[in-house]
Amino acid sequence: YELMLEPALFAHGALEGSQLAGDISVLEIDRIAQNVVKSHLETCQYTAEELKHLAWSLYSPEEVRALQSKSCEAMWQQCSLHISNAIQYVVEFAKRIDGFMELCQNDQIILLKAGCLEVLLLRMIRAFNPLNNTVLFEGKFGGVQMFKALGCDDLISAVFELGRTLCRLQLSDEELALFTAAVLLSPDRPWLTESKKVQKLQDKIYVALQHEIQKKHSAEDKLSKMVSKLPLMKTICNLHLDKLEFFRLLHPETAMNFPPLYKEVFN
Ligand code: MHQ
Repeated sequence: YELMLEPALFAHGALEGSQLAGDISVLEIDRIAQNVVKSHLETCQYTAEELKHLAWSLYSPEEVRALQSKSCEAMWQQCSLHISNAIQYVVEFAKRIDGFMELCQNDQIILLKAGCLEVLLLRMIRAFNPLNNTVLFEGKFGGVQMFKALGCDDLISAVFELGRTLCRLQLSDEELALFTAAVLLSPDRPWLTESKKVQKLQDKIYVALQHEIQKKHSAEDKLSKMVSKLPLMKTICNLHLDKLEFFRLLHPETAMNFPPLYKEVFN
């Protein structure tokens, strides 16, 4: 199959990144925070303003019924397309984080493959309304019932539960930006060749995140709450892989036609 991550990463040549070395100063923490937050805002697909307006448009019961009566294959195809689309924004986010493009290409791909669904699940809180338990899907908000045709009720309810749990943390865009960058730059992903380099980048991002949280809360408290959601995210990622594997057995020809990026990331 065609590899998509590699050309995507190098489409515009390596972005300039600064050499990260030496002692970490407040100046450097600020510079890291600014870079990560800017990268997030430039690549988060919807502005906060757009989302605020969209929150009012809910699917009607008839529209929900129409989605529910789609075939399992059609609904999977549709969802994989949206996920693939959202992954492209995550790739762009990664590329803009100082230091990421200085990692070897092998490690860039490993980090993206391992982390992009976790980043998407975190980004989902921006498009999630905990008041009525709905998520943005194709321009309108709807609840779990919307995804009934997928035949993955347990996966979908786990995703929504995570949405509710994460929304309770009331993360700002700055906190979300830094947390998603830290998740992406996880040094413990299997097969990394320069995990020390990744570790150094992640350490600095966590320092910047701690610094950001401290502006309003007790950092230890909020940061540990954020980190405590990571296992649930991992569980959801594995559940998604199981569902995909099962779907592929039942409908190999549909799965073959999933978007190349979706196939590559979850192969
Ligand atoms: C992003 C925008 C975005 C885009 C797509 C894998 C499968 C068969 C089912 C959204 C999962 C179904 C996804 C489309 C469902 C849970 C998926 C389908 C933030 C994330 C978000 C809102 C995705 C959230 C998860 C959705 C709804 O910037």
